[in-house]
Amino acid sequence: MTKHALITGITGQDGAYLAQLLLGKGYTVYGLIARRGTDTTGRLHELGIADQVRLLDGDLIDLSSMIRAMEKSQATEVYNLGAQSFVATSWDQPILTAEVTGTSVVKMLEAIRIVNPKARFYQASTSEMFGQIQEPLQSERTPFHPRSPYGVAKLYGHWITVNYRESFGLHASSGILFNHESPLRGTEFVTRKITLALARIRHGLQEVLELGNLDAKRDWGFAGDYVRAMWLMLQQEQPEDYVIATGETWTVRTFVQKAAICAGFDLEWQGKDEKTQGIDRKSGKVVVRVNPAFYRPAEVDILIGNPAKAREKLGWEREVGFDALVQMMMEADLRRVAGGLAQ
Ligand code: NDP
Ligand code: GDR
Repeated sequence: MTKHALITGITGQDGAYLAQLLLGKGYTVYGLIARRGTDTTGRLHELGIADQVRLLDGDLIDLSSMIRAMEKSQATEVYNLGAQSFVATSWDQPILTAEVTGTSVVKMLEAIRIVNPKARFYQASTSEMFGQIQEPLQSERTPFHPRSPYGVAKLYGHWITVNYRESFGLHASSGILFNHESPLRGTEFVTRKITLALARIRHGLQEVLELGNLDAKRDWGFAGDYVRAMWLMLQQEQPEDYVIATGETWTVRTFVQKAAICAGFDLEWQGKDEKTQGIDRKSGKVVVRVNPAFYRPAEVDILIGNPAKAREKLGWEREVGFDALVQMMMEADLRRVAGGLAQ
């Protein structure tokens, strides 16, 4: 008998990597897929697994489709990765974000209670819940103070997961994951925006890369390492919450600087705040420019997580370091742009 897993958000970055991991372990993998005007299975195709996953129509705001997905998949492990996950959009669409990212979590938990209360549940919680930092290194015990409608919605998802574990004895765990990136990262997120733009500039398809706050600091890891932690959480006898992070933090500016070197630029920074420019010493051209339009109404200045519990209890370690991550993403976008696959 193979194990059956259901992944919401299977077309996203993490959903695709997790599906690949579970298929490799012999699981039958089902994914909830929302109806869109265009095909959203690009990442599954890029990993060569589109034909191996079983896609079920459904939307995170529609309880009935989640119940049907539980029935059809006969899943014993449910990974709830679906969300409106872009922080900046959550100020423009706060109510959609509350519903898709927040209250949908209780619907998935209800679908589990109705169809199979023994199924194990993973909730994709986030370091954005910490927001305004109150401790230098964030752990499972750090108080929360979200700084965006996205963070607030995720906090609801986090606590309802804890509550269903405590109220109904569900095997429900919440992974508080810090930023994790990859060549499959959405192009609106800063790391991928940087690598794609630099590749396009290198190939003469774009003039300049415009960014917001270059001084924000993030604890960036590789998505492939982080989906392994999700799976490990559901293999534990006891459901619990875990911080998954690298324990290092880097500025957006440093990410740009390192990616630029991989792309063959040598950046010199001039100006301050909204007047900042990154100029290529070799060509004298402005490659990076700050545009305050990308500043956020409330910023999370710095995140740095403590993965000690995950290391001890799950035996989890990251395999890809920061420099290797930047290089992997930059090389992937240079290849894509050179091959006409990303315009
Ligand atoms: P993505 O934005 O890449 O993927 C989000 C997924 O959710 C997509 O498959 C999307 O489908 C799906 N989705 C959105 N709205 C709906 C809806 N109404 N009904 C059904 N599906 C929907 O996110 P990531 O893969 O990066 O992240 C996975 C999860 O982990 C998210 O919940 C995110 O908030 C959380 N997280 C991510 C971190 C990170 O650094 N990546 C860190 C911490 C938490 P479609 O393709 O159709 O849009
Ligand atoms: P984040 O990721 O908000 O941390 O959420 P994002 O890459 O969007 O921003 C990281 C930091 O970079 C700064 N920044 C910019 N960001 C974007 N997107 N575009 C820009 O031009 C830009 N310039 C500077 C931001 O201000 C911010 O400080 C991600 C998502 O995956 C969430 O779903 C997840 O929960 C958290 O990571 C952990």
